[in-house]
Amino acid sequence: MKKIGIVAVAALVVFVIFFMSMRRSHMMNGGGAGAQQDLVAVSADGKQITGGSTVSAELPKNTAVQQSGEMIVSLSLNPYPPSAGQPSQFEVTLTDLNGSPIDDASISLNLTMPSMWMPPNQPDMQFVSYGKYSTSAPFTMRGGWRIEVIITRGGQKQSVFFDVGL
Ligand SMILES: [Cu+2]
Repeated sequence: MKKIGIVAVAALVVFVIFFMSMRRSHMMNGGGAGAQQDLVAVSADGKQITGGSTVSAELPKNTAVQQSGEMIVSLSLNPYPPSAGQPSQFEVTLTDLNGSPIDDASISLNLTMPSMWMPPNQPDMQFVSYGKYSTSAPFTMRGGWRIEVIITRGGQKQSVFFDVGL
């Protein structure tokens, strides 16, 4: 009986060490208070949208893509991962389903945190060239953020959503 007890304690110790090292490596990846979460495309209710057939190419970490109607909407953040309180550069690229740039949209962002009320943070984007739109705005605190990209084109408004945690 004593032997079983020692084995159980040893197993527990191994488990605790393993758990703590997992936690530690997670925090060293920039986690901690707001556990860093990759930039991902989500639906309006925050469910992750996985690549799908149209958007299967491998993307850099700072970029996420999704289809919205007849458009492909790509969002890139620089620097990545973003840091709280520092200006982040947002770049949206709009193309049609054939990959041709869409230059005649007007785009604004709505930066919110799903877990709490935050003061409005809704920058307008400026058209740059070849389907690219850009703006700069800060994530004002650490934690999970939802980026709503509001696209107005030909009198029609549509939104796509991305989540990121910092
Ligand atoms: Cu907040």
